[in-house]
Amino acid sequence: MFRLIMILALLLPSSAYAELEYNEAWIKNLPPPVPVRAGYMTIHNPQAQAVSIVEIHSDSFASVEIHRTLMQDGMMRMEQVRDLTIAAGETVQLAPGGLHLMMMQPVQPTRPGETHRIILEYNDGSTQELEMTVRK
Ligand SMILES: [Cu+2]
Repeated sequence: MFRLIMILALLLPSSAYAELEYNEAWIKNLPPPVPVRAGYMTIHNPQAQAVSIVEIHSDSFASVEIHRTLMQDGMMRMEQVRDLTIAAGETVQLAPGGLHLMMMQPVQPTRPGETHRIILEYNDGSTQELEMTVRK
């Protein structure tokens, strides 16, 4: 049995999981009565294959979704993006007026300067943690 485990360990690639590079990950602060926060960041995929973000969790929020902002009949509208795919070598910007994280129902009022951890789940089942800073 031990020998079999050793062989399996050797067969696994040293880096079995997708990892994306996150920069400038921040949350726009809003006063407590507002039930959502928007999160922004730059995401780069250094991998040789596309990676999709399929789920996001945070202990600080009831739920976290990816949204895109659309103009429809002269009205700004938001739509959920079920999975965000970042092509090999591509950089995607989540910024005001475009793609963003919609972070629902903060567990506690947010304050500028504090950080909140989110956990991103990828299409290969792997996860990655990210710290986001609250800004004014
Ligand atoms: Cu939104």
